[in-house]
Parts: sequence; C-alpha cells; structure tokens
Amino acid sequence: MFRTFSLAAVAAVAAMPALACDGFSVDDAFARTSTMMSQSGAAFMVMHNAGSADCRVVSARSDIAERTELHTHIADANGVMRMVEVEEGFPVAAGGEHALARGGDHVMFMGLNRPMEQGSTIHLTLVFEDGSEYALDVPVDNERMPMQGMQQGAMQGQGMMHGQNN
Ligand SMILES: [Cu+2]
Repeated sequence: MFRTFSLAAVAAVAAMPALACDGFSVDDAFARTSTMMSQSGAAFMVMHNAGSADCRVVSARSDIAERTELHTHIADANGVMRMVEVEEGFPVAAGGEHALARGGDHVMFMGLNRPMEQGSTIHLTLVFEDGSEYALDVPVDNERMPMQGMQQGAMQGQGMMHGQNN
C-alpha cells in the first residue's frame, strides 16, 4: 500500500519537470565584505538557465550568516541608493541569465558567524520556487574590483561550482 503511494508520488513529480529548474547553473560567483569589521557581506554571480522552463530563486541559505537574504538596490525619494529584500526572488528566464552584481541584485549575508577571510569559501544554497535547491561553493574575494571578471567569467566556466537539481 505504502509502496504504491510512493510510486505515484514519484510519477507526479516526474510529470512536472518544469518546476525542477533543470539546466540551471552559476558562473563567476564570488563574495565580499566591505571591511573585515563588517557584520555583513554579499555574494555575486551570473545565474544561467539552459532549460526550457523559467526558474525563480526565492530564497537562499549559507553557512556564514545568521540570515541569508535576496537583496537589490533601489533609489529612494532623495536619490540615495538603499538595499531592500526582494520578496519575489530572482527570475531566470528559460534560455536566459540573471546577473547578481555590485550595486544591483545580490545575495546578502547578515550577521556573520565568522570573518569573510580572503580566499575562504562559503557554502551557499539557492532555493527555487518548488523547493528544489542548487548548492555551490562561493570563494571570498574582497579584493575584487567592481567590473572585474566580466570577461574572465566566461573563460573560467564552472570552476569550483557544482549543482544539484533534485
Ligand atoms: Cu544587501
């Protein structure tokens, strides 16, 4: 009885591949903090979707912070850039990409539980709409310049990143 139920559940999941975000990958990920005294930091990357269905990253978690949030920058009424949490998450259209970059969308680490030491690694997990996940290791690079790596990223390929769509 239970076995029959399980097989039915598996079949139901297999019938909806659009939700699993197949074909998702990440390029050129790095993280940084503004100063070594900071209690927060951020991760940047280019998210790719080679699949045939749109994906949406709705949350994230990490091993370095109390809270890991999806953020962006908006200009307030005075033209001052402020960070806000993006409740709806980051969409990655089928066949498209979505860049997280300094001054724009980013993954925010709030309440660091250890310093973001140059060359260390952060374990980051991106969570999609359907609850499936993509895990990657993000190198800390506090010396990275804002525009550096745009061309580099394409050549580096997957590097140390790895995913799990399940
Ligand atoms: Cu932020």
